[in-house]
Amino acid sequence: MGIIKARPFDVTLVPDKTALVVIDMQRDFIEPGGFGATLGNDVTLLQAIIPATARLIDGFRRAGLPVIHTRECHAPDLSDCPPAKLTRGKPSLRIGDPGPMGRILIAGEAGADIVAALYPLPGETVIDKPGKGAFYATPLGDILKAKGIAQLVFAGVTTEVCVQTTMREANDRGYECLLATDATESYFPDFKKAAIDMITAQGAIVGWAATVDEIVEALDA
Ligand code: TIU
Repeated sequence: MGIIKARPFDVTLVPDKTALVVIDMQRDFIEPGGFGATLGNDVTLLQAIIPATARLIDGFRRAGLPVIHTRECHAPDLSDCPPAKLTRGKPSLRIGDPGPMGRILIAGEAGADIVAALYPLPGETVIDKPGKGAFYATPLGDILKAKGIAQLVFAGVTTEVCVQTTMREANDRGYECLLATDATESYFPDFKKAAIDMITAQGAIVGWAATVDEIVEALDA
């Protein structure tokens, strides 16, 4: 695989040690009537990254490298949802309330599922996570260890919440982390830019950033 001209400096993906983690590309964040919308956000902004994210996923599938999908969601009895998360703010619907895509952010409901255009293939790992980070209270760390993964490419939503949290968790666990800048989005464009700046600052303190084209070119090389 080729060298990627990433920010803040070049990075090389190592064959058989690299996986893609697609964070929370769920209807609840991306379609009207879901969790993202209940928080008062304009969800249409997030829909724009679906084609680039699909190209990135296809690149990993072509290279025969693992694609891991995550979903932020909770058990139907909310036993894994901390009271602080349940009661915070003034959303129009709270986690567990019935909405147009089923109960908000509940595992097994239509809204918690991944958007059709990015749907996991049979055999791909899907991690349900109760937190913003994908390592907290999930088997992700054990799964990556079993696969011998050392480098993670990240896509998904939202950049400064679940993506950045997971990248920080991964960085602290020793993984080299690369963010696909046009396959991630925030409800707040300024926050996306700031998150990418924070991740890549101080000599890649959390990790690297590159475009989908740059990453796919390296995967295909
Ligand atoms: N997946 C994820 O980022 N969860 C959030 O709640 N993000 C918000 O930006 N609200």
